[in-house]
Amino acid sequence: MSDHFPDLPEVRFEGPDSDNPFCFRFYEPDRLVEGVPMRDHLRFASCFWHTMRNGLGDPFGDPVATMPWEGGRGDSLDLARVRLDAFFELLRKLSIGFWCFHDRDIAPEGDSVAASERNLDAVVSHAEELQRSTGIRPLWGTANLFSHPRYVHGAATADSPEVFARAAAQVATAMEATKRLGGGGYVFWGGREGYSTLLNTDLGLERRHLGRFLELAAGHADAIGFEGSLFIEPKPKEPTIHQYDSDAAACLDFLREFGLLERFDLNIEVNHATLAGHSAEHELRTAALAESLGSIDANMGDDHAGWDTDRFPTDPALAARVMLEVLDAGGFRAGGLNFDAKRRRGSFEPIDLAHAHIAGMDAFARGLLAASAIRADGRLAEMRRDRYAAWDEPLGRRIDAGEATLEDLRDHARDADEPRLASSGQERFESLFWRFL
Ligand code: XUL
Ligand code: CO
Repeated sequence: MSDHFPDLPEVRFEGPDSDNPFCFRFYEPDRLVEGVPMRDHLRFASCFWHTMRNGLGDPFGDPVATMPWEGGRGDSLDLARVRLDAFFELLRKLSIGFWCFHDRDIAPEGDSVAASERNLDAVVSHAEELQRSTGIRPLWGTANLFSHPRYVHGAATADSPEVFARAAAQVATAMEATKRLGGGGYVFWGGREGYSTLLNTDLGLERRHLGRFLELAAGHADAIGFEGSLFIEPKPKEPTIHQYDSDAAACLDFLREFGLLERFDLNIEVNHATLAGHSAEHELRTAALAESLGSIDANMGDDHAGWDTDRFPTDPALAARVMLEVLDAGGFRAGGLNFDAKRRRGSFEPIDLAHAHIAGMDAFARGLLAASAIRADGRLAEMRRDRYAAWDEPLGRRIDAGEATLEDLRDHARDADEPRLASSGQERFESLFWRFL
């Protein structure tokens, strides 16, 4: 095993009173919650792009992250393997069972499609070895269809079918790599599938091509026998002003329109929900109601910024709201909690990667415990049910059963007194929620 994090011991549960910075205070992988080990409820994943490839530059400043393993190797296959060694060492020490990657994070692009495929193949072979010795598996894989200059006008929605074909080639290969590594899912995030002005955009044509692209990708999954789930990851803007996969409702509508709803689930990212003007729980509930809650990119935004800050989700209350939705939906099947999160620019030391993941994992462990306690207590659900109790009375039943016409209802309303309303009690609900944290 490599030794790229010499100061990081194997992190274990020590309980809330421990002062050890390298322990879990709440995450106890084997502890049963509602009869299921915490590990299987949470299914933590770390993402290769932020953890290993994000140098923490910003639009105003250069990368600052210290990455000793990079050591002057250029962007070689050799370095790609060393990065994987360092990544798997970190995940093993943190007891993180899953990882997520883009094709181009783990292997450099070559000077032809075939050369890029060979690079990926070589790195995947190395990943297979590391997976064998650690038991870590991909939660999902994906293709980067947004960084290369050829994708400046989008990938599936580009004005050029040659670009569409390049993107198709990348997805086919990335999906095969994900399958080879035993990945449970494959994600489509429409990086540059969107527009900046309708003056130069054929909206109908671009949406149709995105639908075709997803249909072809699903066909490829079937052809190669990829049994994992296919996920769409909504995001309303950034890098384009308007993205086609803008939020959960828009994605569900898009999938329905193109006959793909059965084949795809959603990967809800917390900070993307914020950008869409929604809470994460709104997006999760919307997905769950359509039986499409697939996976979660666990991060959080910043109250003072209007962009995708991708902070580590260190807020237990946020985690509790998220886990309440997950538990109510019956838990994850193929998905899990992927920390699509990066350290702040000032947290540039390698050991900060450990602190960041530990903080996120403990926040979600607390969130899980709180959510489960809320469910066991039952009052919150009961109070919510009570608000709608009148729908169990004759008038409500008739409306719900489709037995009342608009005219019937007019007749009823003419004879009835002014409806008596009750408080919706938001503060009462909020104060009950907070008692579990
Ligand atoms: C971008 C984002 C991506 C996807 C994978 O905002 O979230 O990293 O998760 O392409
Ligand atoms: Co994401």
